Amino acid sequence: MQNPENVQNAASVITSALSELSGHAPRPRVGVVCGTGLGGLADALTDACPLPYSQVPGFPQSTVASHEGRFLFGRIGTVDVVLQQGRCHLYEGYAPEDVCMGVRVMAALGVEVLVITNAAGALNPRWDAGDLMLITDHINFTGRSPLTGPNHDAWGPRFPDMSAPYDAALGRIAMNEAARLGVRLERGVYVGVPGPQMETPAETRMYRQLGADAVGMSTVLEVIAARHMGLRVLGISCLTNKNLPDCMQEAPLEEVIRVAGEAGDKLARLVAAVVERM
Ligand code: 6GU
Repeated sequence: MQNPENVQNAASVITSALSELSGHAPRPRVGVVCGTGLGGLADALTDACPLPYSQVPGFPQSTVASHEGRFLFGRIGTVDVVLQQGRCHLYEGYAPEDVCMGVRVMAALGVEVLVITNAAGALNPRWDAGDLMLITDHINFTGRSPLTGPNHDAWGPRFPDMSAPYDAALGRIAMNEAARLGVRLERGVYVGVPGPQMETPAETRMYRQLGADAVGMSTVLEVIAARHMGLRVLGISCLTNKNLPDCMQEAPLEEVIRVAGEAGDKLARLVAAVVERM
């Protein structure tokens, strides 16, 4: 069971380990969760210092081969950041609180802004594989919540507000920076599903009719935990494949990873530019 004490303990271990490695305690202001294929942001970091999840007590390891398992501390421009390279998912068998431990540990380390990225299928018929989408809102279709069980008042309120989960000001900065960089950035609603199976045509039609523009297997629980703790959130999806009910195409993992890797370069430049403006 996760609670403020063991999250604080994980943060303390990280702080000690990093102080030993780099000579000073980390004080990240921005935390970035790197989704599938989006680890390229690591190249934008100066003074990068890695810390494997295996060195953090109680920290869940991702079982997905395409996900690395480490924190990476460093700076983007003048801003101290921490990257979470690799996350764990419900479909691996992890509990919602495990899925959210990274976000909670980053908050305990002092992070105030969460940048969350993912690979997702495009439900909006106007979009193409390789496009990026600013997440303006989400639908939690996982049937789960990281806030089930006793509330930890030290983290946040029992019934956290969800009327504006994605920070409008950060979204505006992202749109401006995308325009400046010549990167196409769509805006839309992300529906988070448990997976691991992809959608049937009928499910794809349903999610579209429910108002979603993209579908994926992460992010929503982490954003709930982040908002509970009062973090400001910027979310960006990398649309790795078209997911249209009347012309379904297979989206094999290799294809998802390949497109995410290609578009990941755009996304890395965009996130770096946005963080420098924070
Ligand atoms: Cl088409 N569906 C889901 N659930 N997750 C994805 C995806 C599709 N493409 C990338 N991730």
